[in-house]
Amino acid sequence: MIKILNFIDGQFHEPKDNLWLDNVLPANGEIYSQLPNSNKSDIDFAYQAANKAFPQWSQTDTNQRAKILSKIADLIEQNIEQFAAAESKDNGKPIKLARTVDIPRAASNFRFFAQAITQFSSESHESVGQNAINYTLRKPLGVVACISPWNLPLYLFTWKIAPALAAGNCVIAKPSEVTPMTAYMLGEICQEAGLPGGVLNIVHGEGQTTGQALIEHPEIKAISFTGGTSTGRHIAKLAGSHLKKVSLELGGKNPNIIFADCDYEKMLDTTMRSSFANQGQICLCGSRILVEQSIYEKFKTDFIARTSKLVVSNPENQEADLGALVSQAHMQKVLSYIKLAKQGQGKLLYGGNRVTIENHEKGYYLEPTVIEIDSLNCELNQEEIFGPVVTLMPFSTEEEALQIANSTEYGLSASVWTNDLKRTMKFTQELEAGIIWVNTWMLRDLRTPFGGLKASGMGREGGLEALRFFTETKNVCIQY
Ligand code: TXE
Repeated sequence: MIKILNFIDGQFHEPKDNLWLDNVLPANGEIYSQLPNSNKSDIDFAYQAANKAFPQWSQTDTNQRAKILSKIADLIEQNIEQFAAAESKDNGKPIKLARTVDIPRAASNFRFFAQAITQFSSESHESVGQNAINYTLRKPLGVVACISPWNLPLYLFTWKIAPALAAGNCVIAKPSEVTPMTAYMLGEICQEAGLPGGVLNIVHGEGQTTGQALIEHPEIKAISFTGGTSTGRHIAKLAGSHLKKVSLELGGKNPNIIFADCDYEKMLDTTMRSSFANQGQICLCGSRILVEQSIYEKFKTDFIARTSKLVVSNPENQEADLGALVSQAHMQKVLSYIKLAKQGQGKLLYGGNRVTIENHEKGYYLEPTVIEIDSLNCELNQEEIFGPVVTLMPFSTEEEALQIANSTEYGLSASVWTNDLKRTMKFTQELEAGIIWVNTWMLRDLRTPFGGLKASGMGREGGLEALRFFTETKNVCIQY
């Protein structure tokens, strides 16, 4: 059995108190590896290593930092097949998705921030008439924490680590205990790329134990977190009392708003992805589909016909459109929402059942599921299901579409499908979402600010926003 280890001070270590967790294969429910359930002693050890490395790393020429980060990107790309296979196995996602989305993006995260740091300039302000000049220094914070979830394991892990390191911080990072494997593999890549020991420390374990010890550590200067909204609230409270900087990327319940004047075929293709990619376990998935009344029946028929053709299979199958959900607990959560529909909260139009895959009978497979709803105040419209489940609702006017779209506590992303410019401008102004896509979905440019409004988060990641988060400003005023 594979034993995953912590990566601290440039070396692999067993957990100090010898506490371990099982890691389960979503494809068939078997335990296939073990990982440390690290506690305060391991976090202290990682902190000491990070703190020791900080003076030198923060003073390292940015070109040199960029070179090492680019090398990490190269090595991830060179090992793409091993990483994709490991990610697919650990998470349950189809191998083709890991190969084309997750792992390439992990490499891009390092490459992007390696370049971005060399372009990161500080401001200066001449105070005319006062014979003074101000300039603003941007200094790395020190030792920072990055905590990431299981849905896009290496993709989101590196999305936080890369800007933190590029800006000159030392990092203690905790991947999700449900999907630790590719984060473990990243340690070896860092060694090979020549990242000095202690600059990045990867500590494994449960949220309640390892995560909690990390966010409680008094010397950690900032916490960058992606995960569930209730965990985010808990972290924000704690960070508030210690006055730590915090960036939170939380859940979503994103509307996908479809008008009759859209490019129908493109919309339908994209809506298949935005509904079910990664088994619907992406915070950006358009889980609430709102369709203009005049094309509602046609859309319903076409969408269900396409949904019925999706292949649910074991993640290694190159033909799989949907693999396994990440864990039994998560599958039960998703099934509990489907049950609400079966009990009458909505009308189950398609799916709603577990799928049995030959030789993988204990895996966590679900049919892609389509539910029609007619109320805004029900759980199916309000709560993040985070699985291969979408709701459908018709609307008649722009005002009604906006009202439905903005009716939840979340505000992460929204998609609008229309060719009407005036309507586009109205929706981009009035939708309560941090990220709005018009006639597309999940088209990402890493320079753009990424994050949500309302209960979907606090702060922005991406581009210069991330480099600003991971630095502290110091203004200098010189009178001459
Ligand atoms: O997330 P958690 P869970 C949503 C989705 C999902 C729900 C719960 O709706 O069903 O959240 O998922 C760490 N101190 N999203 O329970 O617990 C944890 O170990 C410090 C949306 O898996 O928030 C993991 O590394 N850390 C989301 C990370 O937080 C703690 C992606 C996320 O886990 C901690 C995932 C603590 N006290 C789930 N408790 C998105 N925005 O994309 C947990 N953690």
